[in-house]
Amino acid sequence: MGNDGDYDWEKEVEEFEKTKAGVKGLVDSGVVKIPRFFIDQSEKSSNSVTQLQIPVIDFQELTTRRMEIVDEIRKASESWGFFQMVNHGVPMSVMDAILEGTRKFHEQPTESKMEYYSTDVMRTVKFYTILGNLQKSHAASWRDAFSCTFTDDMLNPAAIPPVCRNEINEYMKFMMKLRDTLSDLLSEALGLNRDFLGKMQFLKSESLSCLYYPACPEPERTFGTEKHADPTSLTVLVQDDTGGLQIHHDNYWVDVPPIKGALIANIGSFMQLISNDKFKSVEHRVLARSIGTRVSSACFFYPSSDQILKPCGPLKELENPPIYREVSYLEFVTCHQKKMSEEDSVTAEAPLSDSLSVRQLGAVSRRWSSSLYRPLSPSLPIDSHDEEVVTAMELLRRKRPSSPALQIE
Ligand SMILES: O=C(O)CCC(=O)C(=O)O
Repeated sequence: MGNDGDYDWEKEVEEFEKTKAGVKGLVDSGVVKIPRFFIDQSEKSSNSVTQLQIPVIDFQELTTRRMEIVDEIRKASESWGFFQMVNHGVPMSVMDAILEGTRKFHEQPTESKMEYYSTDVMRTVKFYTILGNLQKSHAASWRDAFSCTFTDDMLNPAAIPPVCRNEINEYMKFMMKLRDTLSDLLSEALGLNRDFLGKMQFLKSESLSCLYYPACPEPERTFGTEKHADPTSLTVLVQDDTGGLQIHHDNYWVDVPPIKGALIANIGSFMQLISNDKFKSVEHRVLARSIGTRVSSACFFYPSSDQILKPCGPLKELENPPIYREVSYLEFVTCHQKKMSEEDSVTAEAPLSDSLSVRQLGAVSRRWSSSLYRPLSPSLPIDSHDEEVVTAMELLRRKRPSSPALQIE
């Protein structure tokens, strides 16, 4: 397995992993050709446009301008699934500090990062380039990540390395505050009571990914982050001034330009499901570049540990007939998993039951929260003979026109 002429894919991945130095380690060693497992074979679409602009929403005077802001959020979430926020209450110093903390973590000597290096999706605090088993059909992304998972808003601070501990803890305090504001505003934008999403605890856990994209010697052959949509309720991102993030909108790849002081909000696919397609979760990607290092930090919000086992479909409070079937968040996330190991796999053939142990639950949820950078078009292992690649959202639709083998109702 794995030999293509004199090329051994597995060996190359294994050798890379053994260095525990990530993409930055490759660059520091002076590579001029990227390893093949980073090469994206798909046609790089050239239909990028810069004229289109994703909405920028000003949160200034939220109390007096609330209706106007709710309306802007509703429109942006319905048509773009992305918007930038300014005057959102997170101080510039805290945003600068998290980017600096991200940089400090990744730029410390490899020996200091190594103890956190892990492809094990189970670890709550980890440094990685590839998580779990990389699929041959998918290219690795040209970036390193350091991630911390806060289940129900909590993570033991001592688990975070001192080099970026204060920066992460301080940033997360503001992320949770902003989450409360956004949760209220999104509830109102859906026409629900202000406290609806908050009471449901749909955004109560977080995973913070501190991302480092070194310059790439062959940027046209790979991506900083492969295209994907987030299986979250909501993602909030801070990016430096390098650029490279693009979203798929109306068949174009549209740049998300850096705006000093702005944070980016991104509707996740779980929000699309509970909102019955009212709000859209869109694909996005990051281009690799030949010069400059991009740094960003993405905070992924998803339901509380209590909530993730409860079946949940499009909210009954929203009037339209439900497009999606009921699914627990855990099952939903499982639909987004490309591949899971036998021991804690939960598939649509073996739906969740009360007998799922807490250990399994923790394992699967941690596995997900660490696996956000896999492309979102995995085929759920419903029928291993079916080669069709469908998105998780398609699988969960109540009425699917064809492919009876893939129906799960
Ligand atoms: O902007 C970035 O650096 C990547 C973030 C990302 O892919 C995400 O928010 O899911």
